[in-house]
Amino acid sequence: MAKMAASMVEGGEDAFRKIFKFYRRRNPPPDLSDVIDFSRCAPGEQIIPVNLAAAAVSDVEATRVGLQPVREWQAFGLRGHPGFIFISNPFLRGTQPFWLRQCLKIYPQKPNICNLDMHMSPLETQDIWGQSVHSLRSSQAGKREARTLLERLRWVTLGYHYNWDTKTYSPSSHTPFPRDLHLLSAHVTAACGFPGFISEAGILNYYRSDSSLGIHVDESELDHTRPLLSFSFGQSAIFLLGGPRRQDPPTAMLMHSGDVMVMSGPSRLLYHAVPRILPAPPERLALETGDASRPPPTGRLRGGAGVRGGMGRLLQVHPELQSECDRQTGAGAWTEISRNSL
Ligand SMILES: O=C(O)CCC(=O)C(=O)O
Ligand SMILES: [Mn+2]
Repeated sequence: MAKMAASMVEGGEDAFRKIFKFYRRRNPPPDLSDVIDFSRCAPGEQIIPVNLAAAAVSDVEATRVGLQPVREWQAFGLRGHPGFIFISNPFLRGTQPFWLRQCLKIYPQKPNICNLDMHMSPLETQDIWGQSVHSLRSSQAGKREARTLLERLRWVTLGYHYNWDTKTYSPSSHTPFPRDLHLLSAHVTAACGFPGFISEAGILNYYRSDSSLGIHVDESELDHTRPLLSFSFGQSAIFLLGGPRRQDPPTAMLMHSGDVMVMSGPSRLLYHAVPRILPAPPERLALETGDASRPPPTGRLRGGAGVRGGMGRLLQVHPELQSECDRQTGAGAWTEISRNSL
């Protein structure tokens, strides 16, 4: 536990809540010196290197979904949290815009379900991107009173659609899981020692610069032996990883665009939260330019083999896309949508 966090909590209280509030605070802004930045750190007492199964994914397979060869990935674990793996941006330069586009433009489309469907007809929510892009292009987006549909998008569910009221998944609410995202997930999990992963459910979280995600455990999935994945694109965020009890003080870490987290084994059911969104450091902007800026050749993607009974929940995170999106999609500047999580 970080020094400051340790000094803030006393035995028996809800240590997670206290630290969550500390990092969410606006005035004065919190001291971030205890927040782990895996993109700048070296293994030490708290951070341990993780060996990946490099042979489980060929370079060609990795490239097809926009990933570097697995042997190039920087993967870390946290002492005391076996099964938690943090992969510091394994994406090839210039491939993140493809995934951002999928999250903003494609995955919100039917048959997937989003928060706007709760009070709008399927016709009205069918093309969220198309209906928003014109307004977003016109400058001063933040000053407009009426927000576009894209700015009001909070979540999209994929595959087995999560029911937020009953906190369950049901076979009666299922649509095909996006093949490209499944393939990306299957390669990441294979490299982490989980061959044959079938992505059955996904939740995309769309964050604004003032958003947070409350303290929770993802326990609705049927098979907790299957890992849970998180992909982040866009702005950065502080992620808190706690223990199995609310009294366990969490570890704070930065998630930057392109970072991937795997929660598996003893870390699959730990408390976690996102108390704060932060501007991306310039070198971690999702929409980085580069000669690899073309999207991966999705037409050549192949579906995963072998069916699993377990329900994996795939979480993907995307932040604020700005110029990257402009470049990829022709949309105008938009500064409020901050981070997406799938
Ligand atoms: O946005 C994230 O990285 C975390 C998302 C998450 O924990 C969830 O949706 O359950
Ligand atoms: Mn979660």
